[in-house]
Amino acid sequence: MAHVLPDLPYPKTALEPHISAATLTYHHDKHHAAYVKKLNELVKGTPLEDKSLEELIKTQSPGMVYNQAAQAWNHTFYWHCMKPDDSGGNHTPPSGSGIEKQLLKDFGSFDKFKEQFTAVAAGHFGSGWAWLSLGKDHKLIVEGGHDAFNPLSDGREPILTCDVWEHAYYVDYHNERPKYLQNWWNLVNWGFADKNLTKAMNGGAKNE
Ligand code: MN3
Repeated sequence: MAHVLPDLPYPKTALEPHISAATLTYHHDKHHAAYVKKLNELVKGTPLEDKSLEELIKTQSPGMVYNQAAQAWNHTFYWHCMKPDDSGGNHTPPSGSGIEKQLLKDFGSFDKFKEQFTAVAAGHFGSGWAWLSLGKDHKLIVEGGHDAFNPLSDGREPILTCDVWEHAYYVDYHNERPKYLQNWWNLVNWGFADKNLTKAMNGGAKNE
């Protein structure tokens, strides 16, 4: 079964004014699509043809197959990590939610978590991702990942991610990654992060 490019979970204009329809058009229809297409070409007719993206990420060493599979997975996850900015200015996790409690427990406060995540995302050199992930010890950590890196490779469960490849923000913010990050916080889908945390605590996040 060939891998399929999933539709965006919202219209292309849904993340405006923070992320434009033009960015989503390029990012989803061109970049994300290319990773899926390339992966299908690489695995066709090989023993990897029927492996899921998760299986490929967990079993392949960094290389062409890993990179395309992880980029395909990461982008689908990233789309779900965002939602329209319709919460009336409140961009923190819902009070009393599992994700709020766990962030308080592991970082001391939401602001400290946000500061750490932003620092990792802003300071990441070159292309990559900023991740909030859950370790086997059931502690949340913030980590940067180069290129296509996905925490599943190291046995951690992804909870939230921000794409810091230049193609994620160049159309809207040019070289100003910090400005993209500042606005990205207005789009975070805390319901999705909360769901991922619950699943991770019970044995594993699924990208759906
Ligand atoms: Mn990208």
